[in-house]
Amino acid sequence: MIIIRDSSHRCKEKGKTTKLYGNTTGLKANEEKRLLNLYRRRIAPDRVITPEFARALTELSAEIRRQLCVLIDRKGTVQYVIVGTNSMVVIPDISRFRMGDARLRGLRSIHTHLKGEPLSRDDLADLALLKPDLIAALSVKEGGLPGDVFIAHLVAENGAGEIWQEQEPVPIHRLDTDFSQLISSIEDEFVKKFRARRVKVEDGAILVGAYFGRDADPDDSLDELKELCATSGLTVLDTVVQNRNKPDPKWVVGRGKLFDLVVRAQQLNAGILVFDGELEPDQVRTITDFTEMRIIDRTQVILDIFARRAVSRQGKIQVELAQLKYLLPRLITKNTAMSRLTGGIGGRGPGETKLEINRRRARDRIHRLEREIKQIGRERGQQRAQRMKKGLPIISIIGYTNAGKSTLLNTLTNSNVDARDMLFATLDPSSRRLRFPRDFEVIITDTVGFIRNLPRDLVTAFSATLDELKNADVLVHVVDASDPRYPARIEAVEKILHDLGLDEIPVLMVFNKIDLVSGIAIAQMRERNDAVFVSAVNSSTLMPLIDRLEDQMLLVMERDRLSESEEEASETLH
Ligand SMILES: Nc1nc2c(ncn2[C@@H]2O[C@H](COP(=O)(O)OP(=O)(O)OP(=O)(O)O)[C@@H](O)[C@H]2O)c(=O)[nH]1
Ligand SMILES: [Mg+2]
Repeated sequence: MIIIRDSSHRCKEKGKTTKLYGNTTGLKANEEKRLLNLYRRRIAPDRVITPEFARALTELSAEIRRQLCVLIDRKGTVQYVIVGTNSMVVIPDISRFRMGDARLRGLRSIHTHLKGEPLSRDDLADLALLKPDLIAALSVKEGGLPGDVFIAHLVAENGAGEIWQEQEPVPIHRLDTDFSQLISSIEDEFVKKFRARRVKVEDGAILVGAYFGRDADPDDSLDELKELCATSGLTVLDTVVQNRNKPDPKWVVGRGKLFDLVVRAQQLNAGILVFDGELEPDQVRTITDFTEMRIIDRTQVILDIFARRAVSRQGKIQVELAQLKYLLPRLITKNTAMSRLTGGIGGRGPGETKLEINRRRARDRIHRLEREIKQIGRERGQQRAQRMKKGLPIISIIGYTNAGKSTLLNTLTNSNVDARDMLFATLDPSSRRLRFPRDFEVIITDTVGFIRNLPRDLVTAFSATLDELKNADVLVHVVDASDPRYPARIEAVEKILHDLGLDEIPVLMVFNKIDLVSGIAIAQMRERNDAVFVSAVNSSTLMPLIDRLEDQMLLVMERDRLSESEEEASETLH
């Protein structure tokens, strides 16, 4: 069997609408009628299937030379009759049968195999992906009689670490499995395992790193994604890395790998796959439809963290704008992905009309937010102009998130900006005055931290905040020296500075957190980098930094004075 959404054939019978699903073309009227009659059958709740029902299936299947599949609910009612080809059956969308976290689908799948073959890999894939109560393949013997039954069902986890169990095939008349007992014992096991984990399936995530060609440092990248996920409240249950020559445009990691991921997710009870990097809207849809899991990417995790952190009006507006811009193209597709992105796991997507409305609303809101941000930009521009009028030079502290920027601002200016051991503690810029020993003042500002591959929508949305940096006379680039990943992080920050058009501004490198680094390591770093070494939590280490900054600021002020007097001179000449 294989799962693809499929069109179906409708038939009316005695006022009750029943449908034949699947490959119904070319069926004779009397065959259709007999197939539809299958809907009338009932099976006792403790039987998987009765020999009589099995025989009805195999006879019909032999006659039409196609596989036949019935999906039966726990009451023993036939819910779906599906006609296949001679080698496979396509299961329609059965999502109206919902399952809880520790529950099976409540439907069992019985289908015929014309050549008496055992359960195929696709059959087992259906088992993992659709979570039916069980799956049975019924061999069709010569003359349409039923032969052996092959049964498999999910288990919480067997000794071999597999999530399903196959039973020994038996002839249909010897099949004595007590169905209701089997299901309740499986579900009990699931509940037990589920309780033991105590991670809600909505929060349990598997991280997926797919790296292509010579992509640098997958470990670093995945470690960072782990931190990001922890910050946004997800529980990381496992990480899976795949190296490929080039991305699979449709499935990202390939269909086979995705299937393995679903199996792993079921073993660990994870409801979310987090992809390192940014997924295309189409990819999100395909993967969501295939896995029935919540699919998120790195960008979304970062946006989520920003959304949690935003407190000021400006911060909130900027984050909302970034989120909407990210979601808008993903609203276009008609599928379940949207509700999974925005709501809880398993919620079905809104219908197309509703999506249209949502899209229009999202666009309207984006325009409104953009107007507000422009206004904020203007206000801040005025504030900036006032500061400039006072002639105070500006030092801006920048750097990778969690490097210690806010701590440095606090210690330098004796203030109390929020500084915490978490990613993106600071979203809103703060400015303070700083008086130097040689008795002059500057403005020093702290702002949002950078991260590798800062999402484009965030950069655009935060333009009002990031624009402030353009006015800086000096950028103080704070580096967390205690993080072994520091060289890559310096590069990432420099790339963002370049992208923001800030590479003309002089930069003073500050290696921070040296209290956490050995003397030898510091000596090596000194050799390789032109930087000042400090520990922002300890004011007594800051003197060399203050000296360097003071010298640099005096140069800036001298330059300003010169250009002012040049202007004055040229004005007098005119
Ligand atoms: N041991 C040690 N910890 C430090 C030092 N400087 C900062 N920290 C800690 O590092 C963590 C992050 O500091 P912040 O000042 O919030 O970092 P930030 O760069 O402003 O981070 P974001 O605003 O999140 O981008 C906090 O827990 C600080 O206490 C230092 O010199 N030594
Ligand atoms: Mg900060």
